[in-house]
Amino acid sequence: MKRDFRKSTVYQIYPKSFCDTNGDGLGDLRGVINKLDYIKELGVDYIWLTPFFVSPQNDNGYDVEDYYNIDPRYGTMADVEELIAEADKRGIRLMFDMVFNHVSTNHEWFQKAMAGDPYYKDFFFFRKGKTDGSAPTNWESKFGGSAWEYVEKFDEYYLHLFDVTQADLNWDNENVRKEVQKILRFWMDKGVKGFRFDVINLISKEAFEDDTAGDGRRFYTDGPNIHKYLKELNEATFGTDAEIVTVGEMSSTSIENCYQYAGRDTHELSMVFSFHHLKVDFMGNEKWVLVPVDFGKLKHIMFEWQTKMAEHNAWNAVFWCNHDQPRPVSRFGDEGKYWKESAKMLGTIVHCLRGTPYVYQGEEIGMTNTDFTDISQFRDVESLNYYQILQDKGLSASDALRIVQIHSRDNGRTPMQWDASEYAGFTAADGTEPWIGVNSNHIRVNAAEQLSDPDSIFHYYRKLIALRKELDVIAYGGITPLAEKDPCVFAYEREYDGHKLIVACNFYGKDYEWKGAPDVSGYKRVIGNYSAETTPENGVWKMRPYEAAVWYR
Ligand code: TEU
Ligand code: CA
Repeated sequence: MKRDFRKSTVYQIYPKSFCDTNGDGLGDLRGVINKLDYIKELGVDYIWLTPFFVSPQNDNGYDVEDYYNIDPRYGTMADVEELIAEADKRGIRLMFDMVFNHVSTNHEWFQKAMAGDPYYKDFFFFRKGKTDGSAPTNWESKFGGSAWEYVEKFDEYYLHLFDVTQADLNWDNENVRKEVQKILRFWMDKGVKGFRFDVINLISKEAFEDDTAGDGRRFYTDGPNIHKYLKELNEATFGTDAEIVTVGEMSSTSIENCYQYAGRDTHELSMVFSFHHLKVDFMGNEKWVLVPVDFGKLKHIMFEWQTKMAEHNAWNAVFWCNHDQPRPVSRFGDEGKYWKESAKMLGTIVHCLRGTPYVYQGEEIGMTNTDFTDISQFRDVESLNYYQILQDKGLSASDALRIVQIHSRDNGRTPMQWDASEYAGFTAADGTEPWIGVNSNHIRVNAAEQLSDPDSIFHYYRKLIALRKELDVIAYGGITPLAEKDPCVFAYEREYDGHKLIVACNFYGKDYEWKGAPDVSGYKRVIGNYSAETTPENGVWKMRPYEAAVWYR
């Protein structure tokens, strides 16, 4: 059966933190197999699995050493095959995470390059330094420090936009592109029906110049040959199979480029992740600061992407979080009194938008940010680097820690909270301690509890996912923003084939009178996060804290 990705929902799994079946403290592929019925109950169509290929795990698998084999910590090829087959039995397809901007420096290609083999040296960006011996450009690594690493025996530097153990691949070399195609075909032959491409808009680099106005990103983001390379990849691999769905992770991209990346007829990708709406608590591009969420900006960015992508027949992936982001209920909602209401409200906003929604493991049960109080509890290379960088800039250790607590990617990486037992059921209680600490709130926030409570966040997400399948207006409709200037309300209207949907949310934890609310007489409320229904009267809707309602006609 051909899937319609506009009606589909994707569930993202970070296997290391999902479920550990052999008690070594690390989640594994058998853990994913064991939880397929849980995922099936949520009603999703795809599972996006973050990388589990052979890797030194300096960036938790985004540093791939061998794309054809499974890291033994996660399992075996037989486990992967079983997972694909077992998911298929449940009508769920697998989407694999392909990291092709860079490889681990342990990868054979890089090892051969370092041995001096010119064929493989040209797989990477080795460049001479400036005349004074300093790095070829002033570009900064996304994880802090210079993006160039000096190699004494060549008296050259190699480029690494991420960790020093993640060397950037030279896509201008046709042999690199051929190798990438080979890898994709290998996994397509195994029955993989989806791909997520890591930072794929960074693969085309031409101008190696100092950036006097930024960290270098403008020289390698959405680069000159990017569309050419994506069209070529599409034609040579997944484009031959109409059932395959693809999503590109687009770092600091522009909307104009995304019309191309994810256009209906552009033959590049099915859809894109963009991140501008998740920088509304940054200072410009600077993440390592404490700035409150700018709600006006959030709405503006989300509506802009919604309406303009629609105008250009292009498709968004819609989401609040992933393994690189803090937990949405902590970031945009309320971990305390209105935990449940705010988690449901956030789900409502994303799941009724035009695009394909992504649910990140634990989001469906309202998992929160970590409760870590000491830097030794953090694991992420980026967090550890910036904890140091912030102090080098003069911040006190406690101020640096506070910033890391708020923004760390580890907020999204603590173990999935399955039940109230020790280690939250992630690892058997007699197993080794999990690789990263379990949030102590698992006693209250866990899947077991929510499965048996019909009013839980889990069941609300399940209904949202089902609603997209039921109502064509959600999957196919156009979108019109409402209340654009309102300081508290996030609302929009969808329309398709004579049907209308009105989505209205109070983004804050206080009662609010929305003046200018639409007339919903003749509509039916199809979902909402308060059991007692109220509606706008004479253009005013009295909204309760974090109230969300969706009306359909
Ligand atoms: O992330 C790309 C990326 O640039 C960000 O999400 C990054 O984590 C953030 O900007 C830092 O502040 C992808 C993967 O999702 C991430 O886990 C990997 O670490 C990264 O690529 C490198 O492969
Ligand atoms: Ca394990």
